[in-house]
Amino acid sequence: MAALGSALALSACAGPLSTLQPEGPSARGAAMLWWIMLAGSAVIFALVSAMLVLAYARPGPLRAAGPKTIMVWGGLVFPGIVLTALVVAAFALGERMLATPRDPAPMRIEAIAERWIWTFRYPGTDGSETRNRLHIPAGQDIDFVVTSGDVIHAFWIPRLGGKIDAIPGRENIVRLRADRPGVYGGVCAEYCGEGHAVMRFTVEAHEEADYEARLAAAIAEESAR
Ligand SMILES: [Cu+2]
Repeated sequence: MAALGSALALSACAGPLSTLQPEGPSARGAAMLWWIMLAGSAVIFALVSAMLVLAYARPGPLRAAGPKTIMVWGGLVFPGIVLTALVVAAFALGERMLATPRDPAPMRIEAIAERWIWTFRYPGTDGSETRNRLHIPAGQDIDFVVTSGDVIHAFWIPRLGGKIDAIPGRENIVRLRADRPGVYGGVCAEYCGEGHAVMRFTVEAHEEADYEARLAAAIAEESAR
């Protein structure tokens, strides 16, 4: 019964937009932090509940500790340690998503958001584009140069990581990687008007060896439209 319950609960965690089914290092870091926070908050909730029960059932030990000790340890020291650890973890994970310069530089793909369409422009293709379908090679870091042609949008591929704002007149860069070939979902993650909900795109991660041929076919198909 319990197994059935958790299977039902977790089945909602799978799918093309699931942050709990990571397929790249950036998303894996965020998912890990989420699981740590879930486990940590469950432990803290259990501790607080136990103290509440104790306060009613056997108030002696708590009274003996005194309100000052409880406030200093329970209200300052303990939350201080927990919040510091979370801030450090969040900074370390956030740092991984940044496109820090390195040699050789990862492939750069431009992602341009406009109400309500995504355009992707690829290096070494004379500015060729695909719309609402992004093609990447699996197994390597890609730097996405994200901008907008009108209002503020946000670029997000939940199973790979991210997200980052698409701001007119500005280029924001996020580094993502798909571990394996596959099809993933992407969305606009910043409300941008009536078409926001349908401003989605599909990410196709190809085998590295097939990538150039697949991309060329996709570009040819796009221009034939
Ligand atoms: Cu939007």
